Amino acid sequence: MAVMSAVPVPLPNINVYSFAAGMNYALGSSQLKDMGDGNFALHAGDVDGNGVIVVSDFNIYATQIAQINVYTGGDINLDRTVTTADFNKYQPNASRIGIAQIRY
Ligand SMILES: [Ca+2]
Ligand SMILES: [Ca+2]
Repeated sequence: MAVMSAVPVPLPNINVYSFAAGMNYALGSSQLKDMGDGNFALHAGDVDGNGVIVVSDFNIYATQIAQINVYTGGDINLDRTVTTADFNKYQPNASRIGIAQIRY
């Protein structure tokens, strides 16, 4: 799912802005997932990129299942295959709604 930084980042930025460094790097605590190892990550599963993770994202995944050697929206874990591993990334985030700034 898309994310918005907590502060404006002027472009071009010389230093990398890493959301992995902490929950406070994103605008609001709902945008990142605490990985439990000191890192934070984006929520996986917004296949169509509209800022919400809902059944329409699953439906795209379902039409692409078993495709190999491709990068498609249904390849949620970005390993170039669409398998149940991708569903397993989607499922815990189903029904997640992004902040208003990233939804359309
Ligand atoms: Ca979506
Ligand atoms: Ca995959």
